[in-house]
Amino acid sequence: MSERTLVLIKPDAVRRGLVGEILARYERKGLTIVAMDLRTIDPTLSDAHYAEHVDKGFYPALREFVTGGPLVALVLQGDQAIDVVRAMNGATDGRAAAPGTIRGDLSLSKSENLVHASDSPEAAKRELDLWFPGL
Ligand code: FUP
Repeated sequence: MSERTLVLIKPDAVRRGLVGEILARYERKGLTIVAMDLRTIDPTLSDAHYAEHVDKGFYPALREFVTGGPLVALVLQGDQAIDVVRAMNGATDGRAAAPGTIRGDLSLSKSENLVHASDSPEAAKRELDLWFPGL
């Protein structure tokens, strides 16, 4: 079943010049880019996006990081896109993520881990409405 998922190519990836590499992986997999936008977000959007994390100890550093430079927000579509993209991204901690995944191949960090993707249909709906209202 075709699904849409919200993906962020985070500021560390933009800074490191990895946007093309990461986009190419999604494209080669067969996912369709439905929308894409380079933007620098403010703390309000960060807080809304990471609502489940705002009270955690790591959140102030995460907010600093994610608002600290441009990121690429995109909507990907395809068969089971939510789970497919999560699998392609790999485990949260780049040091533990499996080789072959984006984080496993390109990140050595749990905080600067290059990408975000919605983790369920409910999260995808919420995040798509937040980042691309009216799409
Ligand atoms: P994921 O779904 O894999 O992106 O990971 P989580 O939703 O668990 O965490 C969201 C983001 O918080 C991660 F991408 C990175 C950051 N984070 C930390 O910086 N430290 C932690 O201990 C856990 C998460």
